[in-house]
Amino acid sequence: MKKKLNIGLIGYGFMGRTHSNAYHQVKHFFDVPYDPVLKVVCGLVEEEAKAFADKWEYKSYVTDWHKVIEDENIDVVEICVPNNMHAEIAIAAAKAGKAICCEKPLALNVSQAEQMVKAVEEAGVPNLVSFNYRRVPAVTLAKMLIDEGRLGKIFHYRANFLQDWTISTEVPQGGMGTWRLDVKAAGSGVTGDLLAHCIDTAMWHNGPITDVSAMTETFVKERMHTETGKVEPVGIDDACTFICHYDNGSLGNFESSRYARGHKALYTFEINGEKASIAWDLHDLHRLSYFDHSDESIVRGWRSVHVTDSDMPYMDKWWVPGLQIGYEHSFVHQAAEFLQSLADGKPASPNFREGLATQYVCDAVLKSAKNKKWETVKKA
Ligand code: SOE
Repeated sequence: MKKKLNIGLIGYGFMGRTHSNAYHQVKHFFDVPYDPVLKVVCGLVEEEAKAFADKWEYKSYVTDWHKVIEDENIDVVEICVPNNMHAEIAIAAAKAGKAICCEKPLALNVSQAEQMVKAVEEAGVPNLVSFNYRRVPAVTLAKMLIDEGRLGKIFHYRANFLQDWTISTEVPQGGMGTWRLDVKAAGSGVTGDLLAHCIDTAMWHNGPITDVSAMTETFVKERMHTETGKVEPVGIDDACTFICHYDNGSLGNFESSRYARGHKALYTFEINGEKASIAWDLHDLHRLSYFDHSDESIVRGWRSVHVTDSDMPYMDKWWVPGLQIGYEHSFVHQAAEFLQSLADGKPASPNFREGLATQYVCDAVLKSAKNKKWETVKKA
């Protein structure tokens, strides 16, 4: 019998579901060292917390997150609430000796992120930031190919994350689902919500970002606030574009917008190296495009690799070659990696310090856009 690991989930929105699903699935598909038990879910509205607990088979529910932290039976705290609540909960969880998995971006701002890193490092508790796209098999495969040196020297790493769900001026700010539009809850707009994913993956693939030059725009300047019922100024960035240098000498350009009509979640990246290039698209997440200049010229071209064979990252745990997996599996892989790291006593990745590195890039991007000049990125 495997040792039971009690999970306390704080927040029952979209992310609460992805994390709950991951802990349900992981032990069936991966040979994980623990048996995760969905012990308690915490949410503000009692009936909703209860309904979530019933649906996802949590043993209990509470409406005050302190109860999750104070419960000595809880081993792991999953933080799936708006960004402005991450720091307080994570710091309390660290002091209580819990392992922590926190949704991205790590915090509302750099100062909170620094305090969170200090808290987990002083307490010596395992910590993970949920940058789930690293765990899409094709994205992990890209990391393997780069680390094997197949691309040679890298010249360019570009990424986009495009959506279109906030174009209507009727979309409110604040509250469940639309807290991402409220600067007090989110900290920033597309920079922290979407580009943070691209930045985390880019630095994982291609190393640290040195400096940035950015522009941001807020297209809809005022929106109804669901909590106050009043029309209030919008403080988030609706769109952001930045260019950067990486420490390895390569160049980057990044774009994110929630005003790209026709795109729901078009996260793409392309990496160009001396010997080969790689491209990936979230809408076709099980494929990796690969161009190898050493191919014989008469058959040289972009290959579309269907990442489903059993020698591809994570794929031996799923179905048979040719049968693909999807978005939710990235969270299952993340849970598998996290549980293994707990058993091995090794740091999980990306940990809070890596989350802070991404927060420093986001912070430099927002400063650069405001000051209209290049900003150097602080090292975590
Ligand atoms: C925003 O719409 C969002 O849900 C992000 O918050 C997620 O991190 C991203 O993966 C998909 O889009």
